[in-house]
Amino acid sequence: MSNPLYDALIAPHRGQATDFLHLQDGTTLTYADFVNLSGRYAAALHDLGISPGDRVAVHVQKSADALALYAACLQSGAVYLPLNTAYTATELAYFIADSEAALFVCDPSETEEVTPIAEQNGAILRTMNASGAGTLRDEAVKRSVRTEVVARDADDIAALLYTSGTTGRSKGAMLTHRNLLSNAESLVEIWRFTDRDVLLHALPIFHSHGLFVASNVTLLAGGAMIWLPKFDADTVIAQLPRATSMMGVPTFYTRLLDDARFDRALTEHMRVFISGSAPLLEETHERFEACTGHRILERYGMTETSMNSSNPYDGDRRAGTVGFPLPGVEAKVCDPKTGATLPSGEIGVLEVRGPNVFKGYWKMPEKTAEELREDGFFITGDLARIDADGYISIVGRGKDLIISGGYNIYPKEIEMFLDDLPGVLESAVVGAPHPDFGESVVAVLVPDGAGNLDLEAIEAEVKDKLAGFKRPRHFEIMEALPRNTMGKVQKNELRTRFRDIFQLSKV
Ligand code: MCA
Ligand code: AMP
Repeated sequence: MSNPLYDALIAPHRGQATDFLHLQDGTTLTYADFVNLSGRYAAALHDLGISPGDRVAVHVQKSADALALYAACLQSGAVYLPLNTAYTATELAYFIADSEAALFVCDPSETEEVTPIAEQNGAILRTMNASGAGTLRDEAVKRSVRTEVVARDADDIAALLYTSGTTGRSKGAMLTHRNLLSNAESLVEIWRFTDRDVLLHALPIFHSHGLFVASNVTLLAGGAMIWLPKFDADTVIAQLPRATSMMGVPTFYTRLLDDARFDRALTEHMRVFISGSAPLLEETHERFEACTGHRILERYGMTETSMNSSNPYDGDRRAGTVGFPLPGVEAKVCDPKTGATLPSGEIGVLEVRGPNVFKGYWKMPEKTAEELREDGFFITGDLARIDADGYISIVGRGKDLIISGGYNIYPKEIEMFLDDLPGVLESAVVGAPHPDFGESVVAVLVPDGAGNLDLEAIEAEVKDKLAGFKRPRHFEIMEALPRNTMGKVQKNELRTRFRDIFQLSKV
């Protein structure tokens, strides 16, 4: 009986006295501590009646317990469903209903707000706070460590991660044991992670980057992590001397570069700095090398595929490129209309195939068929070029998407929300370059002519209903949206018009 992810990531550490998580309160959890904690959570899940394949939706702050709950879900054969902590109750209602979650673990502060959501969907509700305490831990610590591991096939779903869509409706990407394990194995190999690594972990763990790339890689290699609740430049700078490696989104690196304490002496001992989730500007790459002597290792991935490509560990880490396909991953650039493979050097839509490519979208066979070809190639929607040396560059996006500080924002979702507000006839949402977040959100509103468009009320409604990172940082009222002869909104024209809106001041 096997369980691919549990057997590779967790089981080998049973009883191991080596360090795993260095916590912010100064304590350290050994691997043995962690496996025991997750075994208790597995016992609690079992007693709550969680069956293999059940979705466990988790909307909690980052803590050692939250990671132990992920391990417990693997052990129990449950499907782990992490949710961005910034989501509002309105947003959560969709995910809990769509996933038909059996268990919903939330922050104690939101119990009142989410109880109706859990009740309407027949989900059991338990709590976990920023230090892991809550009703779920209360139940877990009373139980003895469960050692039984539920058998899973490589094709069974281990996690369901929601990713917004260009249609405005979030889609749950079904990630299997094979997807996640093959990716972790490739990354450990190509990035040379070992049990001597201490990864500085300041990423959130509700996305692929912090959970699968950073945590799965460390678990597989048997290394340790400095487990920070969030990115904060002061703490990162204070902790760097203990680390060997760091992963982050470009905003982490630009913030560090803006700090005079971040210099060659502080980073000399580091083995590697890895960046992804959003484009790393060539300028940041050059500044980083000038400041520290390190060349950032940039890689590229998606929720649906985990990591697809990476610059080489040895060899030329080329700024502006995302390197070569990972072992076992095929990448090709295709004509967006015909799907035909384009010659080297031409720009088209990037398609990828390999053991990393997800199983499909949860309960959305049509969406799956649109993006995942029968021959196994996944249409990423990213515009790319592959040069004569095989380096991939992401040169743009075929999909209407804004990436702010590493978080994806789909304009369609915000437009649908704004269009429904009083006084708004229609809206258009575009991204504009932002000095801190890379890109940020501009919303153009067209009044409906009744004279009741109240910008303050609109901003308040956005704040109440949408996660903070999606909030437009600039609103503009226009009499009409620019359209072409076919009636299509000319977003490029809006992007050009608002290109400098965030550049003068930090918003
Ligand atoms: C927080 N805020 C943001 C963002 N984050 N606004 C725009 N974009 C953001 N990314 C807003 C909050 O809503 C709040 O607004 C205010 O900023 C302060 O919140 P705080 O949490 O203190 O923000 P921060 O500490 O400045 O956070 C910025 C951050 C964080 C550290 C860059 O966003 C972050 O950790 N990003 C990493 C995202 C990530 O892991 N992405 C991986 C996705 P208000 O004041 O109005 O309330 S996985 C992926 O993309 C693929 C698979 C891949 O390739 O990795
Ligand atoms: P997500 O849907 O959160 O998984 O985000 C995936 C998207 O992030 C990709 O389709 C790309 O558009 C973008 N992305 C991730 N890594 C990089 C990178 N290194 N360079 C450019 N874009 C990236």
